[in-house]
Amino acid sequence: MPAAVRRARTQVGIVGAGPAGLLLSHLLARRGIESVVVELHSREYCEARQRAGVLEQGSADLLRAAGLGGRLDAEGLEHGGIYLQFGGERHHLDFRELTGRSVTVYAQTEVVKDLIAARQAAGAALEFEVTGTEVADLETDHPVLRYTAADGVRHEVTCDVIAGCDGFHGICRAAIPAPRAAVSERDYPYAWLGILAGVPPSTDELIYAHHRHGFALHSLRSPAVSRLYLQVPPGTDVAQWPDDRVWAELQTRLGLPGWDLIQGPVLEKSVTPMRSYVSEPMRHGRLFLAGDAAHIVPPTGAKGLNLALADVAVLAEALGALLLEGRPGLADAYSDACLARVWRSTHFSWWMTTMLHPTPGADAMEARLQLAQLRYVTTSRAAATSLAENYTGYPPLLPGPPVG
Ligand code: FAS
Ligand code: PHB
Repeated sequence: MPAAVRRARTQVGIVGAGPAGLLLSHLLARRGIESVVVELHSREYCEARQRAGVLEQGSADLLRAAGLGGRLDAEGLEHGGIYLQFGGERHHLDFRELTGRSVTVYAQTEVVKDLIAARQAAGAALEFEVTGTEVADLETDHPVLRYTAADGVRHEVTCDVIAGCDGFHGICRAAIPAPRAAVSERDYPYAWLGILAGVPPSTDELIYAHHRHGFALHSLRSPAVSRLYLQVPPGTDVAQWPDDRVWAELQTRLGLPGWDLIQGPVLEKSVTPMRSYVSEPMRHGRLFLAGDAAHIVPPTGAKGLNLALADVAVLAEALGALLLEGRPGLADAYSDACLARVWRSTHFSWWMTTMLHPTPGADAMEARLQLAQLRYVTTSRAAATSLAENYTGYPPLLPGPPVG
């Protein structure tokens, strides 16, 4: 006797409780649109997953407009620039002076905690630890989301729309028939080994360092916690990098005469592959992809999280027009509108990555070209302004103030 299937109905079925899925559910609720969010992992896992650290000004404004600015304003650290380091020199790029904009250091873990807290407080349908997620009937007006809840009950939810916010390894992108999807991708010949360290940052703003041993980044989370990264070969096993080796290499790549890295306990260590990936279009029938489900950028440009939030701001507006007013125009324009920003961010992330990371086995010419580019960016106002414009983010895609 097959187990009973519990059937329900909602307006938007959302796969994934990362930043994209959670913010979409929140923005839809503010428009009076109901949704259900299903998530593979536990709440604790999603809140603890170490990922992004930097919010563009537009992302911070979006979260504030959505009523999520409390902890962000209390704990977020506004940064007016970054340092670029190469050839034993450290140069500051002053974003405020160049563009009038800044960024906020506020970790993705905190954004996710704020979003989950807001959704739980609103009594949202947010199901963690589901299995067997499926989407179907995407080319009809009533697509179906199926999943098995943590209690073992199988659910089938008939929706008006399904949002694939399930990241790079999710199931939704694969639900788009292959001939309809065009994929552009590039894997980089290196990865990032990241550590979270219980030490005060050794710098006031982020340091991006080009070094003959490889790239290094000094980021941070708070006055007491630092976040640092090292370029390593793809597929590196963290077991090959005991803490003392990590600190020694970070010191080699970031240290300058008279400047030493504060070292201390490593709280978390992981390796992240580096890839550029764009799947187009970001819509198929009543399935809309947002965030990493549609695109991946190397983290050098601090764009991944910000792109996910930007997609969702557009999607919430589009679904409001479609589901509340019967106006399909914004939904029809969703993919092209998002892809314009996606490709700008993809190019910038590729540019920052290839400028700062020595390619293993490259000839001497590559290093000279990278150093020439770094010298140009740190001595030309026009070049520095271009980096600052891209790093601090692009004007909102929608006319008017950030949608909330
Ligand atoms: P996410 O991947 O965050 O969320 C997708 C969610 O869907 C996950 O919780 C997953 O469990 C769930 N899911 C997947 N399949 C499912 C299924 N079948 N059923 C139900 N749920 C399912 N960006 C930066 O800007 N800076 C960084 O330093 C940086 N570091 C990163 C490090 C790592 C290891 C990774 C993977 C990414 C990093 N990123 C970084 C990018 C990252 O921040 C993403 O851009 C951001 O998480 C995108 O958010 P979402 O699109 O919501 O996808
Ligand atoms: C981070 O703080 O995790 C971080 C910051 C900037 C980046 C990448 C990661 O470009």
